[in-house]
Amino acid sequence: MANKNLIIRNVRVRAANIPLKRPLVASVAQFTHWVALIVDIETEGDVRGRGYICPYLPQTAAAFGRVAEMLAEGWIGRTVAPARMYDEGMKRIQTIGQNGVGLGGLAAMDVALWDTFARAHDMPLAVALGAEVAPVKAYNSSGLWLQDPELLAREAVELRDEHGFSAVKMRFGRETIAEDVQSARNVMEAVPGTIVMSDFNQGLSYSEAVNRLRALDDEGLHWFEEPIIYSDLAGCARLSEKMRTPIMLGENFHGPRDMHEALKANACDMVMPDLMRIGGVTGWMRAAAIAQQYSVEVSSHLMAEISAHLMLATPTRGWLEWTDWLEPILKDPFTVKDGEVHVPDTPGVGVEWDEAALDRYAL
Ligand code: SMN
Ligand code: MG
Repeated sequence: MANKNLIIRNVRVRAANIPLKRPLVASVAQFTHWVALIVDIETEGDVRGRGYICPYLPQTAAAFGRVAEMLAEGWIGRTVAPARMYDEGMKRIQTIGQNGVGLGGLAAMDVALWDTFARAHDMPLAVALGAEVAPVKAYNSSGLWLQDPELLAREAVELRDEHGFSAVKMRFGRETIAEDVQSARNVMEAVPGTIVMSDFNQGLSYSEAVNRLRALDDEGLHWFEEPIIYSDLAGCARLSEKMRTPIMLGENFHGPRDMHEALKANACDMVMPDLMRIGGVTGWMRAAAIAQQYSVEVSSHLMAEISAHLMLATPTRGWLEWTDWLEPILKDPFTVKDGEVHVPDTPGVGVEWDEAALDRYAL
């Protein structure tokens, strides 16, 4: 049965470099702007699919875009079949590696394909994935970087009160352990009763991590994220054994297989895949099925608008990571109320671009 709304006529790929309200200062990198790679699919019918991923570095966004274009060139005139096209795309990127730029470019196409698919069937993405539209519990991750510990208390209150959040995330990796401990206390005291996640951004060696995590283990933090390089699965497993606070990994899993390897190795207690690196919607759903078999909670990493739909379809759903970084290019930013993100009850993901903003921030 031919549905013109599913036949791909044209694909447009572009990038935007969006200024951040609060600059990011992590132990591994600093950002004043946030990059989005935007994919628009035009069909032979009325449907226009939208997708985005966040490829981090403005200098390499074009490389991700080129992979997306290469895949799109082969799919003009084809009927949208996202899961099937993911498998084809994986074969296409085999020679450059089924990870990194290759998988990120495929993820960008995959998200736009799923958006087109859901719109063509007049369903929100979550519904097209077999779930229902509902509010998604989220933590505010838009701040609490490696600032002076004194400034953190005020920012923690701001972040909590922005949309009535019940959870926020702070970053660790200051010069001394004492400064990190003081930072944790400043935040916890400023927002009592609020859940506080923590992230080390892979900044520590194994032995540094043992000392620092021990010093922080009694502070009541909800998780310790990426204390050491994520690919040292044995080291992460030893930390998870030693600490009471759960170890979180996931934003650096490149495809579902990486998640499976980490879970097999007991490297973490919780996972939080990144929509781009896990392989878009298709990669996410396959990863979520693996996490379920290990009874491990799945939270998300960035790209909140799309991830919110995926969380609704994730059997062991944890926390959605919320940031407002994409809002400047969105026509209708999602509603966030009482710490929950409200997925719009409209076809697809529910994002349309503010074209003037995309022009202004074009990369
Ligand atoms: C993070 C680090 C750098 C850029 C964006 C996000 C962080 C997170 O690891 O988990 O939010
Ligand atoms: Mg992180």
